[in-house]
Amino acid sequence: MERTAEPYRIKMVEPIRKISQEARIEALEAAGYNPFALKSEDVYIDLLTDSGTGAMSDQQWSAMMLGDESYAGSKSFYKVKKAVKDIFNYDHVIPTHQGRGAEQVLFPHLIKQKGQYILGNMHFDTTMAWIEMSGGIPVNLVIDDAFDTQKEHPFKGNFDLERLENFIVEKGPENIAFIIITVTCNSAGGQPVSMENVRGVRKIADQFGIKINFDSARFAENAYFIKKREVGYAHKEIKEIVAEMYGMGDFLTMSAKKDAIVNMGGLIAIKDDGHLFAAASASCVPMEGFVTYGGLSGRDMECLAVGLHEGLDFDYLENRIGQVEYLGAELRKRGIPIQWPVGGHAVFVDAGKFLPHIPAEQFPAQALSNELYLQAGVRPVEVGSLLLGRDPETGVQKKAGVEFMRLTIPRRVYTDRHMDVIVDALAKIWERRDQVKGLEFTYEPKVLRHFLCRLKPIES
Ligand code: PM9
Repeated sequence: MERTAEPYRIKMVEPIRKISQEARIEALEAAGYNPFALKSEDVYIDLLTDSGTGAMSDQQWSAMMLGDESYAGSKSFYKVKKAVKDIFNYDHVIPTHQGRGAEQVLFPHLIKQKGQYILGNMHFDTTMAWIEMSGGIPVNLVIDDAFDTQKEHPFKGNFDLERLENFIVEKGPENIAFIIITVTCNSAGGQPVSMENVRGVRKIADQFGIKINFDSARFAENAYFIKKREVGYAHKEIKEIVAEMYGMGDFLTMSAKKDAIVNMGGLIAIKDDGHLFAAASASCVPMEGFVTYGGLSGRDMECLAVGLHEGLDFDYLENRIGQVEYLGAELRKRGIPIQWPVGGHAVFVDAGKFLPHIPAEQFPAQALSNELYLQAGVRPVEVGSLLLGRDPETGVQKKAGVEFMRLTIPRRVYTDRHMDVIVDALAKIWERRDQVKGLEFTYEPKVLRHFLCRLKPIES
């Protein structure tokens, strides 16, 4: 097979360094065994997130100079609005400072009374938090295959349509606030949702008069998977696929820090509901700022308008997702259990299978993340029971479907040589995996505890 390379040249670099193992031991202890508390300069390869960590292009950096910093009516806002109309065909646009800004502005207008359900394939953690803080109850209805990391399935982000319909019938459509389709489905392993599944969700939603929101952080990566894996889409442009997908939605919330390749930004877009737009606009002003900037500078909006289009480029997506696949395939060759097939933005290591001697309540994926930092200065993130937290009613620790350690790959930042370093480090830990210890809390915040908690290894 003919080998291909990155469809760009690297024009500017940021030096990184690996501090000594003694220094890493000290840094991790000082961080309370929570990689979120590490200083980034003590990290060699940072795989905490693909959010706001991408490298912007020359086009984006130069667009920045065009930024119109007007408080109201900025021309930069109208460029974002035009890009949204062009790509998603939604009429109403509100910029926000990031994805959770969009959620906090929009969701309270969609949840009519406390205790309504918000049905998703699998809600992201901040999304879940905003649903709960807006009085709603988040429900995950992803297919069971999403939790079988070894099972081959092209669209593990799909809704279980039968469960979706049954849930609505059982609870009554009046008790469902709206549906969220997260593309790609981050919490299930960056797994895509098929067009057929979106169609199925739309059909059920129409049957009961329920609206659909797309959680759109990785909309272009999802479209790439549809092109590659779904019958009938191989010859379609990514942009056409996105248009078809979003034609079936009513509104979108977006963290633009992912597929739109900006370091800061988010969006609300509403297809044609002027009333909802008016209500969300009224909330935006006190929360995020005036409706034509929503917490962003004109410079940010210029980069966003360019990035929304750049993220759709097929060669870029093929290379970016190809790098994630490369990392996954190399780990698999060494027997390391990962979510398979790999998702769009990250390789999700099945830490429950990697460290079967550590129970969920001792957070195996967090323990493995810490070990990888100690081994090679690589910082992953836990997406398992630590992130999931406790049942708000009973206080009982919830158990994740899979204890994932996420190796999140920033866009256009690292080379395949960096991937090789990660592979070698994890392979070394794999050989001595029975020596890795579980963790317990020394400090546990109530909400979104994984960001700020402190832990210590359990000495046996
Ligand atoms: N996702 C991620 O790393 C960043 C925060 S956690 C380190 O995966 C979805 C599907 C997301 C997401 C953030 C948000 C919130 C909403 N939906 O971070 O507020 O993956 O821009 O977006 C992170 P913001």
